[in-house]
Order: sequence, then C-alpha cells, then structure tokens
Amino acid sequence: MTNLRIDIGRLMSRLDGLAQIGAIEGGGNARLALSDEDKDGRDLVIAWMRELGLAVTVDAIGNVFGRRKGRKDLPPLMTGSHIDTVRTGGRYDGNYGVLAGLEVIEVLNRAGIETERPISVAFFTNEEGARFHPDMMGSLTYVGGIPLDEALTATDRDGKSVGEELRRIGYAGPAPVGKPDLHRFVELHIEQGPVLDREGITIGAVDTLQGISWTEFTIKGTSNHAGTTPMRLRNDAGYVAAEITGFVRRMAKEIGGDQVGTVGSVKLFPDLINVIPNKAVVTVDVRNTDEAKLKDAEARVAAFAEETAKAEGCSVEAKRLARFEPVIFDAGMAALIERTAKGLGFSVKRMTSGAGHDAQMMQRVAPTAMIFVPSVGGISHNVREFTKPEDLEAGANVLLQVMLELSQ
Ligand code: HGY
Ligand code: MN
Ligand code: MN
Repeated sequence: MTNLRIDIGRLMSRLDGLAQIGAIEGGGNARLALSDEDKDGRDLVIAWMRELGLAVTVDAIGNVFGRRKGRKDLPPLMTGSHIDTVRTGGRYDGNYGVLAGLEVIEVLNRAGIETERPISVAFFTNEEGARFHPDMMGSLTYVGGIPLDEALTATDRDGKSVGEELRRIGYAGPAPVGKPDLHRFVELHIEQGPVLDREGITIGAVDTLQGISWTEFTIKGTSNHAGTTPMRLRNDAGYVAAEITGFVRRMAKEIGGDQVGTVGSVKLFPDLINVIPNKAVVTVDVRNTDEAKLKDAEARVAAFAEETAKAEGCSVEAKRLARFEPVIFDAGMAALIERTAKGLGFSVKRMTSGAGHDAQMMQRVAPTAMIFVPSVGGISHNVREFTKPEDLEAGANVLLQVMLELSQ
C-alpha cells in the first residue's frame, strides 16, 4: 500500500467534461453507441489519453486502448469500461471506470513512477446494447466471443449496421480483434443497484455476475376495425404482447430469489387508436445468478408466448438478442480488491453484479474482478443516477492501489 492518492477534483472535472457531451435534461447523458455523441465522447477521451502520454490504439470493432509503457514489454495490466450510454443514461455508468483509469495514469505520471508492467486504459464499443445487440459487443468481440463479421453486421432499428456506423464516425480501427493481449483486468463501476447504498458500505468486491438473456418476440395477427370486429373474431397482436408483459413479471416474482424479468420495449403496429394491432414486437430481458433457473425462465416465457399467440390466432417468432451465462470472477483478484479496500479503511463486501459489464468478457481470457461503489437509491439507467464524490474518490483510490500492486 502506498500513500499515493487520486485527485478527486481532477476526476470530477473530467467526469463533468465528458457529461457535457450528449447532455440531456436532468444532468444525464444520451450517447448511444456509434452515434455522433459517442464519436464526440470518444474524441474527447482520446485527447485526454494523448495529453497523458498514452499510445492510443483503435481496433476493428472500435475498442480504444490507451497504453502506458512499463519497464518491461509484458502483457499490460488493463482497466477500463465503456463511454456509450443508454438513451436516458446517467453520467457515471461506464464513464467513471474509464476516467478513473486515466486519473490513475495521471497520479503515476506526476509521481514519476515507472511500473514494471505496461498499463492499458480501455473503453469498449457498445457495452450498453441499447442500439445494437448484443450488449458488451466490443469486449465480446475483443476476446473472440463472436466473429468480427457478426458484430459488424448487427443493425439498429433503422437498419444501419455497426460496420457502416463505425466507418461513418471514423472508428473502424486497424488493430485486430480476437487476440487479447493483457495480464489481468480490473473494472471500476457504480453498482447501479441498491445493495451498497442500503447497507451503508463503500466498496463492493465483485466476485460474480449474473446470467443475462435477451429475446425479441414478433407477434403477427390481423389488423381490423376496433369498432366493428366482435371480440371472438379478433387476432389481436397487442393483446398477446400485453399478456407476455404481465407473465414475465408474475413469473419473476414467483421464481423469486435473484430472478428478474423486464419487458423494456413494446412496439405495436399500426399503432392507431381505432385499429386492432396486427403486429407487436416485445423485448424480454430475464436474468439470474443460477444458470439452470435462467434456462427455466427462458423456456417458460417462450412456451407462454407460443400458447397465448396460438389461442389468439396469431403467430409468434422469437429472436435471441443476447445470452451470457453467469460469470465467476478470479478469486485472487476479488480478494485483492477486498484486502485493498480494508487496507484503505473502507467498509467492503463481496457481491454479485446484477448488470452486465465488459469485465465479464475479459474474465474469459485473463484473471478479472470488479470494484463497485454505491449508487444513491440504487438508481441507474436514469438521469438521476448519482454517487457521492467521497465514494467516487474511495473507489478510484482502491483502483489506484490495486493497479500499483498488479503492475509493479
Ligand atoms: O444490460 C446491462 O446490464 C448493461 O447495462 N449493458
Ligand atoms: Mn455500465
Ligand atoms: Mn449500463
């Protein structure tokens, strides 16, 4: 443990600077992956990387790595997260981990410390999955989890592909993907849930992350006149969508424990007050720390959608948008985070992550774990997302010490 500490004023001013890009009412951010706002955010963070003397690399899926040399040319210790946001995002989700990584670099630069191992600060493309699926797309491609082509051909609701959007914003980089080069990975992130805040604990040493399943159901029925069509003669796609929404919630509560279920998007066509919908597109997000229970939840939703559509004389098609099994992070890394937090005098607890993170992909190729700090009221993916400066400072100091220990 060294007596080096981060400068919270510097970190807050970078967080404020990035939050100006894609700023939305209420102090949050909208920087959907590969949008103009995402490009502007990328340009700003890269400018900071260069100011800090980092060598910047962009890979073929647009992941960006800022690398600080070490005494030896070894695989780097890597930290990072994402700077793309959901459309109603806060200013800390992802951004905090990337900018705290840059703050660690600045502390080392100012202290004239040369580490044994190089250090890399990264931000990964499309972690959120709000525009292109799956989420964690950049880190998943980086570790070879999906072929580059599969990522590049993913399209958004307007039919625009990842590949063409990467080229449009100038981030279709030259570095290859699928050949990860790192020693270990540590990600600092806000918890985005209520646990630390409710228990009054400063640091989460994250040792597991729950499984994630995203499915899109397209239901097709018959559009007809809302006034003249008797109820018994309807094939109402909107009704089936509504039943699926209710079922997901009832099922999640009935399974209990860690099970969660969300219908985040329902689109009806033709979306007119006096026309029975002939088409509905519904997204279902179900998650559980237990893979067997998650599989069971997926199967129950699919069966319910099938039988409800059939009973209504509708058809239903399911399309998988994302599927990641629960992850166990590296025990040694989680223990180091816990030990470091205690050494700095912070309260700390082992915990799982309810949200997906780039770290879950990095664990596939290198020992990885995460550091959480509290989210006030457990609010996230919401402009009211907030973490107290003293907790932001605590998390960044844990990151600094962990990175010093792993890079010396
Ligand atoms: O959906 C998630 O958990 C992450 O925010 N992409
Ligand atoms: Mn995030
Ligand atoms: Mn998020």
